[in-house]
Amino acid sequence: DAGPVGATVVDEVRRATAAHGGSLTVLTPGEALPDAASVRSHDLVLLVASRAHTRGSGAARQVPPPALAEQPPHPNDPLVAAATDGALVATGGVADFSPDMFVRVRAAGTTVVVAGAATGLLYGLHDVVRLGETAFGDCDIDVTDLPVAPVRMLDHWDNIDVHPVMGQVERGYAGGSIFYADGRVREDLSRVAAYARLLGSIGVNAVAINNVNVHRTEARLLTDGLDDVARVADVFRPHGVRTYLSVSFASPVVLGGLPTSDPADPDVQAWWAAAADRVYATIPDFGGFVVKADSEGQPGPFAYGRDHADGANLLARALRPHGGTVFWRAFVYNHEQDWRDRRTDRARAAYDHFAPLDGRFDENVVLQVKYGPIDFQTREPVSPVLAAMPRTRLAVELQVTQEYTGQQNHVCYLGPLWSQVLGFPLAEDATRDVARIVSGLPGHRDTPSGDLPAGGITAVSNVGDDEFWTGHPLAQANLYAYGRLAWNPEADSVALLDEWIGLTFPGADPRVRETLHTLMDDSWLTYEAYTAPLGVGFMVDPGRQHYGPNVDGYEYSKWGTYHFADRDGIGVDRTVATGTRYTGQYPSPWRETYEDLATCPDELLLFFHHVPYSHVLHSGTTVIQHIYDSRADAVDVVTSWVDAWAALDGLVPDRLHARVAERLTEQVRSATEWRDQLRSYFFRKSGVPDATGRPIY
Ligand code: BDP
Repeated sequence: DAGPVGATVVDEVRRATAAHGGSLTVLTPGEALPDAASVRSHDLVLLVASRAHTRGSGAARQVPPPALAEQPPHPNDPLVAAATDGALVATGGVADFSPDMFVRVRAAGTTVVVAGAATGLLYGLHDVVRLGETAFGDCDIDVTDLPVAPVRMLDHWDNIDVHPVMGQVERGYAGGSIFYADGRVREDLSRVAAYARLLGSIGVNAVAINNVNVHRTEARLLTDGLDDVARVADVFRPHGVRTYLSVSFASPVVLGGLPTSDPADPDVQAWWAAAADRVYATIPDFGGFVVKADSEGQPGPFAYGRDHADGANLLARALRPHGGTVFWRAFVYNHEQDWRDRRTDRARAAYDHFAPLDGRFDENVVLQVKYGPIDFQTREPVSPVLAAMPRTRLAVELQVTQEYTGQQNHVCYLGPLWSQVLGFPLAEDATRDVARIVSGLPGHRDTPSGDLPAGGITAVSNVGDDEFWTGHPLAQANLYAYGRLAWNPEADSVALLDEWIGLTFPGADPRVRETLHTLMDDSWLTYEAYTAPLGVGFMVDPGRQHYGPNVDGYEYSKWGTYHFADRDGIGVDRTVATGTRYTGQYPSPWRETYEDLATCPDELLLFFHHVPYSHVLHSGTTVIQHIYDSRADAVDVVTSWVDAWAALDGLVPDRLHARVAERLTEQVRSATEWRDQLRSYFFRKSGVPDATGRPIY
């Protein structure tokens, strides 16, 4: 009995077999494999092997999949599947498996997929589907695949209620929620089922189903709504996805009627323990909680004079007996700071709050850290918190929903940004990159084994109930790339895009692939080139929910996101020497690299330094001319995409073609607005004309 995931594997294989005119036989331990001669092309045999079976004289030995036969038997009871020329057969007895790992071997006309657990077999199955015919080709392939991070999560900022301005999904650009309608969890969860399958196919294995800003209605999911949450969990489970809830730190007050939510109060502790007991009585494999505390109006431990380790451990101790985990967000800053006080720097906040707490978090707490120190901007340095907490489980948080990257009106393929973040060699001596830090590494922690348990990779989802799931059909590539990069952060992001194109437009005219690469490969850099320059960030319009330009939109408000542009220069001095001392939060060599104008990379210049407009970049051009040029050039690039896409009319489905065309028109309009506002703004501030003579309005 491989449980619901195993049943899903069987269903998937049965469907695939039938589609090719074959049949599926499922063998239980002890049953002999069919005679090889009787197996027709496209017949499949799936075997759930037991240890006795893999060791004994049974079926596995009758048709030994060549590369595996010599391996010593595995001490557990592996789930095993294999294929001969279209026929799945089976064996067992391979080296140590982690649950999500699979091995795929092709030799002597046989394709074999072996896994130690149902999830591994599921991922192996999807791997074969992704490869298509190649998996059954004649080349010798021998692949061992396993994810780098054991938790690969998507957070949904979905609300049950519909907000008059934000809509139902906070920062959602693809319609309403797939989970909720009419004030409750949907009766019909077929859309969620399709999503679950999709997530299983890209390796995502955890989903938090409600907004981190927990409003009263959604808070109740934890109590009154549990049966509904259980229905959602039932839909995710067969695809290897565990369900999590965002919870309010004030739940004991809001839901329990207690006078306090103080972590030190025994009644509060008992309330959380009882809440967790109820959750696990209803959903035995529940993942745990996601918590945004003391941030942007959410309640937290500060109200009681406690710190965030006290707060996180309170919830962790309630979950611990059940094996649950708290994903505690490090996105904590004062969103009501006085903008005139230049000594405060929002970029410093997460490190200042959390680095001193290293070593104080329980083992089932994961600190969830946004990839940059500010807020999901198009370009930020990697958060120094990720290097500062060697005795804490860490997860990095990415934003698949395109809040600051064009809101799914703009083509902006984020794979290259995430590759850069995950591959960034942040740790002291540049020995460990972000992916390794969040995956846990031997010797990284003061545990008896010396191992740091892994945290994981998380991201805010970009799907909604839109016909194309993501509003902009091409934004699907971001969801796909996220899952695949969370599985393997070293994967090449353009190769992943190519994979997505192939799977999304199977058999399409080669011009489709070519054009999509033209539009998408560098679209993140193109987006950056017409929006806020050189890492300075924001400049988005508060009145339009962060969409479109408004250079001073946040300049004189409380949110801590400033560019400090005046007639002489622009940028935030975050140096130790003269600025906010933020660079001092980095380990070497990064603190020196960012501190020094001579070594600070151009793309982050204005994040770290305040410079005159005449400052010459490493690229050889001045800051002001760079602002003028890149904005103008980038709009030319985006404009050229309109014709390129138009040429695909008839080569992709009509509705999809029309939707992308419509979004491209808006992208050109919006990019032009960015270009013109920024060029005008900086001309008026600086008085320096564009050296190329292009008009400025
Ligand atoms: C900001 C979003 C806000 C989120 C917040 C968060 O504008 O809607 O609640 O991030 O991550 O970027 O909590």
